[in-house]
Order: sequence, then structure tokens, then C-alpha cells
Amino acid sequence: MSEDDLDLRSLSDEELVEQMHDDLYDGLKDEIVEGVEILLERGWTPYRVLTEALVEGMRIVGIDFRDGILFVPEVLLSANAMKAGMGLLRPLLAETGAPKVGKMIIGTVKGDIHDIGKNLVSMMMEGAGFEVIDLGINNPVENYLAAIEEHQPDIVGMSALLTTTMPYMKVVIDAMIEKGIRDKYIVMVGGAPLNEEFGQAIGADAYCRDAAVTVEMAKDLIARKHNQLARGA
Ligand code: B1M
Repeated sequence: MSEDDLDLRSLSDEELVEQMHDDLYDGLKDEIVEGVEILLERGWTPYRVLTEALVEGMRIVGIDFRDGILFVPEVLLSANAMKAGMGLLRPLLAETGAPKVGKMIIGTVKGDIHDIGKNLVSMMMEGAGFEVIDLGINNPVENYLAAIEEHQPDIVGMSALLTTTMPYMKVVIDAMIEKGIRDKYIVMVGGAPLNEEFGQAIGADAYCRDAAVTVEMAKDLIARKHNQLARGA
């Protein structure tokens, strides 16, 4: 049977997830959307579809990109397929009905156009009841400062996927210090090349390994901030 004839519905859950990893690798957007729909129909939670079918598939793409087996145009197709799948899950993850627990602005820093991880963080934060203002990609410091002023968030989030762009996070934090507003906001950073040590070195409040950790840390830091305010009042 050719790839075109493959009936995704005839596959078991395990086979379907494996097929979706292949389809993501091949950048097959329609097949990814169909796979997501099938898994949801079979009762999978949106979070499980996201992590087991999409994020895991993208991890495999990342390995072959690193090893020079896949190149930018192919990875771009994979990224588009991933985004199409995420588009279906976004409203489901955001459907909590809970009162807003806080507000976050988030953007990928200047020089960097990677946005899948940032989008995932936004989705999970929305799902946890945060209001998220997404600044998109390639953000110069001015964008962060303008968004802070306009939206008065609790959290300023930054994403960087390149070793060459991650130092720009410090530019943003330093600009906040210079304006005397650094301590008013919780600064959280994330992205594959970062680590705890880097987060501390640039003066962030938290380095977040993944989207789930971001949600937990955000809740924790907001609670601490509220406690501090209550004590100071
Ligand atoms: Co890029 N790329 N890429 N790429 N790309 C990497 C990052 C790379 C590691 C691949 C590799 O060589 N192994 C490498 C960086 C090497 C380095 O700096 N040391 C790399 C390179 C070199 C490049 C180019 C320079 C390639 C070129 O042109 N020659 C170029 C740069 C473009 C630019 O930004 N100026 C480039 C381009 C691209 C594409 C456009 C093709 C595409 C991006 C499409 C898109 O995002 N719309 C792409 C992709 C897809 C990748 C990989 C394969 C996958 C990234 C991804 O989406 N991961 C990546 C390899 C890798 O990371 N292993 C790679 C899935 C995502 C869910 O994970 O983004 O880590 P991640 O996000 C996680 C956590 O990090 C965390 O939570 C997320 C969810 O759990 N997190 C946050 C992320 N941001 C956060 C912010 C927070 C909190 C947590 O704020 C509070």
C-alpha cells in the first residue's frame, strides 16, 4: 500500500503515533491534522496528543537536523505541520473556564525566528488560566518595553533557541533595570540552549526547561509575589 492510501483510522493508537512521527518528519500537514483529530476522537487528552505525538515527533526531527540529515526547508515543513496540529489543540487546552491567574507577555528575542516552543508555552499557560500576550518572533528590546508598558503583565517571558541569540535576553533585563522597572515583574526565560546557570547569570527569576515547568514556576512565583505584597501591605 502506498503512503497515499494509508488509512490512519485503521491504525492502533501506537501505530498511529508512530505514523504521525513519520508524517511530521515528512512535513505532511494534512496527515498531522487528521492524526490529531483521530487521537482526540479516541479520547486522548489534548496534552497527551501534544506531548506524545507532536513534541516527541519534533524531537526526532531536531536530532536529524542537528546531524545534517534534514535541512532548513524540510524542517520548515515539519514546523508547519506541527503548528497545524497545535492549532487544533490550542482552544482545547485553553478551555479551563478558570478565572485568570495572571498575565504574561512572551516573545522570541531579536535575531531568532524559532517559535514552536514559545507557542507551546503560550498554549500551556493559557490552559493553566493565564492571559498571554504573544509578541511573536525576532523582538528587539523596544518591543518588550512597549508591551510591558501597555499590558502591565505579571510575567515577562523570553524564548531563544540559538546560542547566538540567547545573550540578548540580558539586553532586555538590563534595559528593565535601567528604567527602574526590573523588580516590578517576574522574568522567566526558556529555550533549548539555556540552562539554570545561564538564567541566574543574566538575572532572570526563572529558567524554564519546558512548558509544563513554566506553568508550575509561573504559579509559584505569582503566589510568592502576592504573599510579598500582602506582607508589605
Ligand atoms: Co533551527 N536550530 N535554525 N530552525 N531548529 C535549532 C535550534 C538547532 C539546535 C538545530 C541543530 O543544529 N541541532 C540549531 C541551533 C544551534 C545553536 O545555536 N547551538 C538551529 C539552527 C542552527 C538554525 C539556523 C541557524 C539554521 C540555518 O539557517 N542554517 C536557522 C536560524 C534562524 C533564526 O532563528 N535566525 C534555523 C531555522 C530553523 C527553522 C526555520 C527551519 C525551524 C523553526 C521553525 C519555527 O520555529 N517556526 C527550526 C527548527 C524547527 C529547529 C529545531 C529542529 C526544533 C526547535 C523546536 O521547535 N523544538 C531545533 C533543534 C532542537 O531544538 N533540538 C533547531 C520543539 C520545541 C517544542 O522545543 O523550542 O526547545 P523548544 O521549546 C521548549 C523548551 O525549550 C521551553 O519550552 C518549550 C516547550 O516545552 N521553552 C521555553 C522554549 N522557549 C521558552 C520560553 C519560556 C519558557 C520555556 O519563557 C518563559
